[in-house]
Amino acid sequence: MLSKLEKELLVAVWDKLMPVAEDIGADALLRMFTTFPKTKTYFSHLDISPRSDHLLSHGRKIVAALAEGARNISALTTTLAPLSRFHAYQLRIHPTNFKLLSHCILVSLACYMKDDFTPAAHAAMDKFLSAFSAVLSEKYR
Ligand code: ZNH
Repeated sequence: MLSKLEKELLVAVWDKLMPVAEDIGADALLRMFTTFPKTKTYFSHLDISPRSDHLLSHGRKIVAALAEGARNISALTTTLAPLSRFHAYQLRIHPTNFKLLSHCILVSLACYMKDDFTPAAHAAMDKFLSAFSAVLSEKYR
């Protein structure tokens, strides 16, 4: 469970990162593709080379979705319902992949935020990404 303080921290962190959303998102995606190459199979229709337009725009979409989720943290299931259906029914993303991307997002945040990525921020972000991933994968079967 996230405390009130953690929720406020998450909203503040994601809002602060929105101006660099495409950099953070693209870095996380590139890490996922490099470290867990099987994840690339879902993106065979896109150019996912470093700094490509697709990588940057998809990275931005992911960060924007996370920032919106942080603002609606107490209603994640309803807020993310369309995105959850999309990932389960259209994209058919296997749930294990959400853990892989979440891990890479944490690493990207650590690199970018440096000293601001405190143990407390890390813990709050990890809980948030787990909750977000649980909602995105709950419709998969
Ligand atoms: Zn995802 C899409 C978010 C995970 C794969 N995504 C997407 C979008 C968004 C997202 C916002 C857009 C939608 C529309 O368009 O409407 N994701 C997200 C998030 C997460 C995710 C937030 C976590 C955290 N994904 C994921 C994973 C994977 C994926 C893990 C695999 C691996 N997605 C995907 C795809 C797509 C998406 C493939 C589609 C792309 C294109 O463009 O085509």
